[in-house]
Amino acid sequence: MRKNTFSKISFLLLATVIMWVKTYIVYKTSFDIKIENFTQEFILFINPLSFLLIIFGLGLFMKEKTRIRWVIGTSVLMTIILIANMIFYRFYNDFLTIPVLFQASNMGDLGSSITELIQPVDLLMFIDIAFLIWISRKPFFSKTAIMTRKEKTAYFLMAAAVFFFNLGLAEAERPQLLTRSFDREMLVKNIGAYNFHIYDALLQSKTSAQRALADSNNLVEIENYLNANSKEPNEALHGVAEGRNVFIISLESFQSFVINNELNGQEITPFLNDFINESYYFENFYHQTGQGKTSDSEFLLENSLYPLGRGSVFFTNANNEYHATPEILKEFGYYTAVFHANNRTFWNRDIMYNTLGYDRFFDITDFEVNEENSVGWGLKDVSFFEQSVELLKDVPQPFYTKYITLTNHFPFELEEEDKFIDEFDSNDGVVNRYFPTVRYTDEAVKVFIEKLKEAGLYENSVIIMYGDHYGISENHNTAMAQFLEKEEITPYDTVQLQRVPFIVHIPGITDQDPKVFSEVTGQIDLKPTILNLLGIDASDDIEFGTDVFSEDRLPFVVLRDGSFITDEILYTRGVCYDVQTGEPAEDANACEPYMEKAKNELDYSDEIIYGDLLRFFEADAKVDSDQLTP
Ligand code: GP9
Ligand code: MN
Repeated sequence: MRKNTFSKISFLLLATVIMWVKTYIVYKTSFDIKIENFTQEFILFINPLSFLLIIFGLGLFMKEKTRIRWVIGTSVLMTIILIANMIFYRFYNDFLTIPVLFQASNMGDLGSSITELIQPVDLLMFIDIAFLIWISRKPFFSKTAIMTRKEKTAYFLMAAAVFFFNLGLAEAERPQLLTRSFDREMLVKNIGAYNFHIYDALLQSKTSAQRALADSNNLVEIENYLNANSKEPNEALHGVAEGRNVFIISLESFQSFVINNELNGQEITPFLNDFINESYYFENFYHQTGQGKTSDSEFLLENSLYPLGRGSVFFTNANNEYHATPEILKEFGYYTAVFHANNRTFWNRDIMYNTLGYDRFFDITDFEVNEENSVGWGLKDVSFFEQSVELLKDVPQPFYTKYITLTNHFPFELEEEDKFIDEFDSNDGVVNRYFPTVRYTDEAVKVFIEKLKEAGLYENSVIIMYGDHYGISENHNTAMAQFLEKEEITPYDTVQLQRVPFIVHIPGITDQDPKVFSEVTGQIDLKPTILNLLGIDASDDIEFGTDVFSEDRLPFVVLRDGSFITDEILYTRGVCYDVQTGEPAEDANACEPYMEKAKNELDYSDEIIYGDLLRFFEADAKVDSDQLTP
C-alpha cells in the first residue's frame, strides 16, 4: 500500500524535493542569513518543506496531465519568486514584500542599477525545470493515478505536522517571532521564504483594514505615550535661525565612515571635513530608513514619524493626513520647494509632496539634462546644484528648500574626468567605485555653498545636511572589512555602519563655535530640531523625535529593523552588545529595559500611519515672534 501510494505521487515528490534543495541552496548562496547554532541551521533547512508539500500537494486533486502541468507550473512560479528575491536582495539586502511590488513604477527608472543586479548565472535556476519536463515524459513518472481520500488526508496531515513542527521550533528559538514583523531576516530564517510571503500577504490585508476600523480613541494611547516621553527642546538655540532661509541637503548613500577618513592618503570628503569645522556635527547620527530608502528618509525628516516596516510609505499612504514641516512652515510665511532632477513620479513624490504641503517640486523637467552633464542615474550633482541656485533666484523668501543629490547612487558610476580620487582596490567593484562618487558629491556640495555665497543667499541661511541611508549593503562586507582594516564585519559593525553624517551649519553662529556631538541621534529628530532653530514651537505635535540639542534627551535610537542603540548598549539580531567595545554585553539583560520601548516606538508610529490617525488630530504650532505671525 505504502509503496503504491508513493509511486502514485513520485513525480510530485521529486519536484518537491528538487525545489526544497534548490531553495536551501538559494538561502545559502544568495542571502546572508546569520546562523548561530545547529538548531537554526536545521530550521533553515526544513523551513521550505511544509509550504512546498502543500502547494505541490494541491496537484493531488487533479488528474494525470493536469497534475504534471500543475507541478511544473508551480516549480516555475516558485523559481521566479526566488529569483525576484535574489535580485532584490543584491541591492536591498532584504526580501520582497507586497507594497514593494506596487512600487514597480520605480523599476523603469532604475536603469543601470538593474542590469548591474541581474547576473547570467541566474539562468541556472531553470535547469531543474528543464529536467522535470524531460523526466515527466518517462513512463514511470507520467503514469500518475488518483489517490484515495484516505491517502490524501494522510498526505495533508503530514504536511501540517511538518508546518507545526517548524513553527514550534522557530518560536522556541525566537520568541515573539510573528509580532516583530519588521525583522524580515528572522522571519525568512525561521518560517521560510514561502511562508514569509504568505504571512506578508496576511499583514497586507490586516493593514488595509486598519484605516477603516480606526477612530480617534486609537490616538489617545499614543498621545499619552508621547507626552510621557517628550523632552523640552534646547532653550538657548530656540529661534537662533528665525526667519532665515532653510537649505536641507540630502546626501545620497552617504555613510559616516567616509568623513575624516582617507583613501591612499587622500581625504575622501575634504570639503565636508572643513565644513564640519564651522558647524555642529553629529558623529553618532543614524539613518532609520526601511524599504523606501530615500523616500523614507524624507518621510522621517518632514514628519518625525518612522517609515513603515514594509514598503515605502510614500507609496502606501500618500493620501494620509500629516502635519509635515513644509505645511507648518507655510503657516509662518515660508515658501517651500524641493529640488531633485528625477522623474516626479519616482517614489510617488508628485503625490506625496503635495500631501506634505510643498509649494513647488523642481523635477527633471526644470533642469537642463543632457549627455554631457549626466551619469548613472541622471544629472550630475555639480550641475544639479549650479542649476538649482539659478532656479532659486525666483523663489520667494523666506524659503524652506530641500535638495536631493543623486550621483553617489548605486552602482556608483562616474566618468574619469570627475574622479578626484582613485577607486579603492579590492575584488568588489561596487565598494571600489563608492569612494570617487562620494568624493564627487563632496565637491558638488562645495560648489553649492560657493554659489550660494555668490548669490548672496548664504549669510541669512541655515544649512542642514544628512546622509539618506547606507550606500554599501551587507553584500559587500568582505571589501568593507578590507577597507576598515577589520577581520570581519560583525552585526554590531553593520549597525555602526548605519551612521550617516548630520551637519547643522548656521552662518555667524556655528562657525564661531563649532562642535562635534557624540550623542546618539537619528533622522527622526530632524523635524523638532529644525523647528526649534527656527523658533517654532511644535511641542504639541505628534512626533517621535526630540530636538538633538535638547538638554535632557534620552540617549536612544531605534532603527527600522528593530535594532536599537543607547549610550551604553547596542541591540541587533537578538544580541545585546556593549556599545563601547563592540563585544556582547557582560550583563546579558542590559538591553532588556529598552526592548519594549523600541517595539512601542515602531508599532505606535505604524499604527498612526496605517490608521491615518492624524486626521483626528488638531495641531497648532506656535511661534513666539511677531515677525513671523501668519
Ligand atoms: C531617486 C533617488 C534615489 O529619485 O532619490 O532613490 P533611492 O534608490 O536611493 O531610494
Ligand atoms: Mn537614496
